[in-house]
Amino acid sequence: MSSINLNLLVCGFILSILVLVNTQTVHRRFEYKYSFKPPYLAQKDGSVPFWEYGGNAIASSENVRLAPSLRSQKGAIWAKNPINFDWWEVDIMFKVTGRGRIGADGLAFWYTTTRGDYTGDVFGSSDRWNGLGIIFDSFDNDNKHNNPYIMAVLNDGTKVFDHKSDGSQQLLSGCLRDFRNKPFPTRARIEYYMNTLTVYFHNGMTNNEADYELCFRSENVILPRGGLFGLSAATGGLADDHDVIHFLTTSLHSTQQQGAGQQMSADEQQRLAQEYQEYQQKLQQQKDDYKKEHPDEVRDKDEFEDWFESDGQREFRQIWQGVMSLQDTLRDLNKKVDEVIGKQTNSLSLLSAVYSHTQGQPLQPVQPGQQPAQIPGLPIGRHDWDALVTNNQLMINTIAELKGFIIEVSRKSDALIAAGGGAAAGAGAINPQFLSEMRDSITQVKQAVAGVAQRLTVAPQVAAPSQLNCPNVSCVSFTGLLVVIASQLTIMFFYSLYKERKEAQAKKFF
Ligand SMILES: [Ca+2]
Ligand SMILES: [Ca+2]
Repeated sequence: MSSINLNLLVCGFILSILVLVNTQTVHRRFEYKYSFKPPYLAQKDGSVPFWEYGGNAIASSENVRLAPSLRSQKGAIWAKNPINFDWWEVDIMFKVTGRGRIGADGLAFWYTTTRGDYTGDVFGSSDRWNGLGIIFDSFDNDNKHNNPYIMAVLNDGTKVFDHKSDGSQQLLSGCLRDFRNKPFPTRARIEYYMNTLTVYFHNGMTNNEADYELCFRSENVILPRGGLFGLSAATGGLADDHDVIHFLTTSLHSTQQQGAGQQMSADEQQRLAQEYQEYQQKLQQQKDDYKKEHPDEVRDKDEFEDWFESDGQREFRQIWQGVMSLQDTLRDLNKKVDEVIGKQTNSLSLLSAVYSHTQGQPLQPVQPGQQPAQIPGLPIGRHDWDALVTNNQLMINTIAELKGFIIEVSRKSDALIAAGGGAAAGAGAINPQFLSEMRDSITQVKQAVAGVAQRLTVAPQVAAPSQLNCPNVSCVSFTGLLVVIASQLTIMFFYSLYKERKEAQAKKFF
């Protein structure tokens, strides 16, 4: 009775979770005003729409280089406007590359109440920030061999970041991931929804969109509302290029929020749509102008840049393609193995069910909330069964072959005895005692072989697959069989020797 109550309780709980999940479906909206991406990331005059950058940062049409691979560089890019939504997801595609085995210092994502200083002390931004910093720390200051490291650090505007310990005493959470010098751009997806902060990381070993893995998830994270997004980077004695390829912001809305928002902003939506349209037209106009003004440059860039590759690039590309195809093959193999295991399990359970059925136990459907009826273990597995049947078949075939061979040998020895008898009658010069001895021994062998053949005809029926036990009939041993065949061959050899001698003597007489 209590188990039924428990079941009801569990069902009710699951149902309520399902209802909760259904009612709180996340609505997503791309926020172009808090995003940048190529092509035409920066405009002709070097500005990035809705963003401003400074320090040593340089924006091009393809990326934003926050800090170049020179000593002691600092740079940052900040959104011009604070966000007007509570929950969000930011996808950052970046490359940290350098010729050194070790690089420095790293790159940081910011969500703070105020814009950082371009000459700040923390990865190209200000210390004592108010909000969240996700830091991609390349250099191992505390020499604990735990860098490059990705970490979230919360600050209320009072704490000073401890570079000496790589922030290890201040971080909220983090994960050890190498993000330097990867074949494809690395990515971080930072999600802040319902006070839960989740960071996923894409290690840049493939260009597959789906290859994100969880870095960490942290609950009850309270961030100030209406903050600013920013990115910054810095180099030190060692230096990497810190390039950001895109920054894509998506606002996240629960269903309830969405309903309220729709009622509120029909006008605003129209205004935003118009604004976006104008922006697109402006961008297109600028693209066309640029092409008109620099026809050669455009063609050079678009047509010829991708045609050539250095030896190193080619070698790398070839190795990479090889590795990728290997990975594909491995994935396929993995899938196949999974399928095979699945099928194996299915047939085994089917077999077990059939077995228990044949043992007189009715097949019982599994009742919800009850343990499935224990199926008695089979004395043999499916593997053993298959092997047994195959072996059995092999044995039958071999025995049939042996039987044929023995019958043939027996037939030949018959013929030999007959021939030997005829020859002996015409050859008075040969010792008759030798001849009769040989005839006796051949007759003995023939009898033995006939006996063996008779026994073997019984064996195949006994070894039928329906009977799994070994045949009770005592079969001739393999060694015995060999001895018989060997003696047969010896006798044949002696006989042919004798016949040759006899013919040679007959030639002398004529
Ligand atoms: Ca560090
Ligand atoms: Ca460290």
